[in-house]
Amino acid sequence: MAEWKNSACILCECNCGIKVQTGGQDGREIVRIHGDEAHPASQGYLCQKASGLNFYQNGKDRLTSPLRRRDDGSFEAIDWNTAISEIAARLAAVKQQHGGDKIFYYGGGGQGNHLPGAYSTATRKALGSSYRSNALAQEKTGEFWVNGQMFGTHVKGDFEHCEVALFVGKNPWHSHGIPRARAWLREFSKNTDKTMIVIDPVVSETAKLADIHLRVKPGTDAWLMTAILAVLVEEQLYKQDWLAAHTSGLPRVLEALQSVPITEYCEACAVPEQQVREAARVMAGATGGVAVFEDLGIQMNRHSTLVSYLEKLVWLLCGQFGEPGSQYVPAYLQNLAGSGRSSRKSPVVGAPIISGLVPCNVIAEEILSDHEDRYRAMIIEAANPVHSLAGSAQFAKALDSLDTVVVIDIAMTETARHADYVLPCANQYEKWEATFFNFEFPRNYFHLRQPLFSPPENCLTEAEIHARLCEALGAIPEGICDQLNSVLAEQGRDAFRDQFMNALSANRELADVAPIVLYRTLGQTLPGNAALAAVLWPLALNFAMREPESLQRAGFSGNTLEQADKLFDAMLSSPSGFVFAHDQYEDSWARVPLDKINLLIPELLQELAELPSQPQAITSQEFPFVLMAGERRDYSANTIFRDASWRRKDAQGALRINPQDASDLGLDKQAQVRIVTRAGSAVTSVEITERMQSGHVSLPNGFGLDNVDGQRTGVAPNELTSVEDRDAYAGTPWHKTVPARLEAC
Ligand SMILES: Nc1nc2c(c(=O)[nH]1)N[C@H]1C(S)=C(S)[C@@H](COP(=O)(O)OP(=O)(O)OC[C@H]3O[C@@H](n4cnc5c(=O)[nH]c(N)nc54)[C@H](O)[C@@H]3O)O[C@H]1N2
Ligand SMILES: Nc1nc2c(c(=O)[nH]1)N[C@H]1C(S)=C(S)[C@@H](COP(=O)(O)OP(=O)(O)OC[C@H]3O[C@@H](n4cnc5c(=O)[nH]c(N)nc54)[C@H](O)[C@@H]3O)O[C@H]1N2
Ligand code: SF4
Ligand SMILES: [Mo]
Repeated sequence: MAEWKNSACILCECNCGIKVQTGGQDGREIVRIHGDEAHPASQGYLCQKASGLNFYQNGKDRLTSPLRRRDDGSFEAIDWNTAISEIAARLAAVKQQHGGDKIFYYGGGGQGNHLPGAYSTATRKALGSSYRSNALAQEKTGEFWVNGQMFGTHVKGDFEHCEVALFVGKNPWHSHGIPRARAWLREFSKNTDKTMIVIDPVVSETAKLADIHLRVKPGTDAWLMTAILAVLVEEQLYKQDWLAAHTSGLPRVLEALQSVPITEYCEACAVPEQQVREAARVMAGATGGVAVFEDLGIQMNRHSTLVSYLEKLVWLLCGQFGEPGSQYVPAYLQNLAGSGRSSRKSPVVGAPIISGLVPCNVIAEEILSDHEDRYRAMIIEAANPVHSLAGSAQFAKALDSLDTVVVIDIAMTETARHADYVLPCANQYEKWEATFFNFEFPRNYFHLRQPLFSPPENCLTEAEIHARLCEALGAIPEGICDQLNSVLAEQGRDAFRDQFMNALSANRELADVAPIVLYRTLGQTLPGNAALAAVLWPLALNFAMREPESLQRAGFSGNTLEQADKLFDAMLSSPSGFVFAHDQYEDSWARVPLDKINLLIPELLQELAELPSQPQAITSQEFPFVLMAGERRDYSANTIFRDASWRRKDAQGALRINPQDASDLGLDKQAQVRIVTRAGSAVTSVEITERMQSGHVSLPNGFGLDNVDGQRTGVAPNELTSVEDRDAYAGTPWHKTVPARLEAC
């Protein structure tokens, strides 16, 4: 029997632990997959998507050599030395002519791979590149900003222990986002002491399990959330003493909510007032915690930043923070959400840069302007923005207009086709990898995965690519690696740490390229060729300095340096992952850097005050439907699988439509229909289903990839979306409410 090896699923942020057997052709296939019982969060759980992981390992369109674009647009294979030296020279020239800040960096990691992002910081700093973005800036930045204003940190809901669960624009049955989502949903919905509330226009699988489903009209959550808040105020359900003790800004918030015409707002969002009042009462009356999760249904939608704020006000007025089953602040190794602050603006359109990320919807616009500060070059790593960002055609055109585009990926993607250089990577089962998507509480875990296979001959890890780029750019201080290596070899890790710290304080430039220096020194000594784990070493030290007690409770004792060493060693030797933090509920309070939770965000209260009692219509005579462009389904997984045959059902990614609408249009279940939006059109199959309300249609996320063999399956959603359709504050897209019309064909 072949040996079972540990790894993780890389298809969503849960990264469930897996055990696999490898074999098949040349031993390079994943032939069997089980859930890993020893994984601290998933505990053996897997959803149906994981069984397809060999479609990633042996996927279509794999890159096998560095590629350079010819003048006629075709690509030629080149060797690594040529690729690295030409790329370094071209980017250095852009830096010299226009400034390094004109070199934009996009990506850095996906659902399963966050180590590349750590190494790319060195290349960015070596080039002086200061503008960057990734998928978070088309979903989460509005929420990050709200969290930054209210808490000064990031918060999460404690679903494991709550009495009431509220999902707002979130379908965990498909999208997960909480560990063991389906098992959890089933258990929770059966428990008569617990209440699940779902806010969704669709009768999603999650909504079906809900006790209270608020079937909101698409795009009107701002009215619904305001109505819930106004009920809490009108019925005096809010927790006055708790709010007085823990928050600031309450009077202005109460004042704003007192004048809300509840009945009209309920009509505006098409949810019966009685149901809105019931939901408010259930949340206010809970004694065992209310946990809340907002996601793309509102984050990629109208008034998204405002709705994120209102959602947080709902649970704050109910006093739901820092107690079991309420909201908490997780212990983090690396804070993916950043500060939530917006201290800079993007250079051309002046959009707020939140947590360091330029809003995705303005990138193409900034490139295509004639402004002298426009970006001139781009490095894109582990992301497929031509497919995943609003306005695919415009993004592609923007890439084509740049001086130099470098794509670092495992596959020839829609984005790579627009690159000047494409660099082939080892995939996530061919190198050490990890994510920082671990947000559990009170016990949080980390999982560094070992490789299952060696990389194909000509594919390098991102760390190696960035090391070579930094070296070619002359960014690594002369002799430093040799010096550190000899200390490490002769005197060990403690002396190495001292020497490294001294070198850092003596030489500012070393800090910029520290990940590469660690990779080239400490990394080379790690067991199992785990060089990529080198960037975890400073994170372990940082965590030991910030959270010694949490670390101690998780079993890591000693002084700071001892704790850090033990933590780093545990990272390297825990193939199923391990618990690195054991918190207490009051730790959440200690992690809020503000004196009190701040309820008052004046800009958003202003937006609230300006909400009319009837929302502006999304539809028109020309576009009578609202399209949800990018729903999560059984067989969608962003663009991680490039081979459409992994799908066991809904192979084409049908357009979902309500039976009445289908009948009005004369569509039956075999029909093909053309969907037309302001940005483009596409022909699709249909699925006629009561889950959709009349006037609302949906297409799945991640379909419509163009394979190298010329195949395309389903609709590419962002050929139908427009960059202008975005949130007034955070710039996040309105993918969930795209005006559309359907034409029989
Ligand atoms: N199967 C699968 N799982 C995934 C992914 C995947 O591609 N496939 N991707 C992963 C990623 S990157 C992410 S970010 C998460 C996203 O996870 P989710 O946000 O849960 O996914 P979506 O299906 O995009 O949207 C969630 C819900 O929003 C609802 N919605 C649509 N319009 C509105 C509205 O106007 N108001 C409200 N309140 N709700 C609305 C939809 O009906 C849907 O049920 O999923 C992750 N998990
Ligand atoms: N209309 C619409 N658009 C959407 C959404 C929607 O709901 N509607 N959802 C959005 C959301 S929430 C997200 S998160 C984005 C996701 O969109 P992206 O951030 O673009 O990410 P993915 O589609 O996951 O693509 C990941 C890329 O990484 C590559 N890759 C895989 N493994 C490795 C590796 O080990 N190394 C390297 N270097 N590359 C690797 C893959 O080949 C692929 O090209 O899509 C968004 N786009
Ligand atoms: S929930 Fe499903 S897709 Fe997400 S990591 Fe687990 S097995 Fe993979
Ligand atoms: Mo996402």
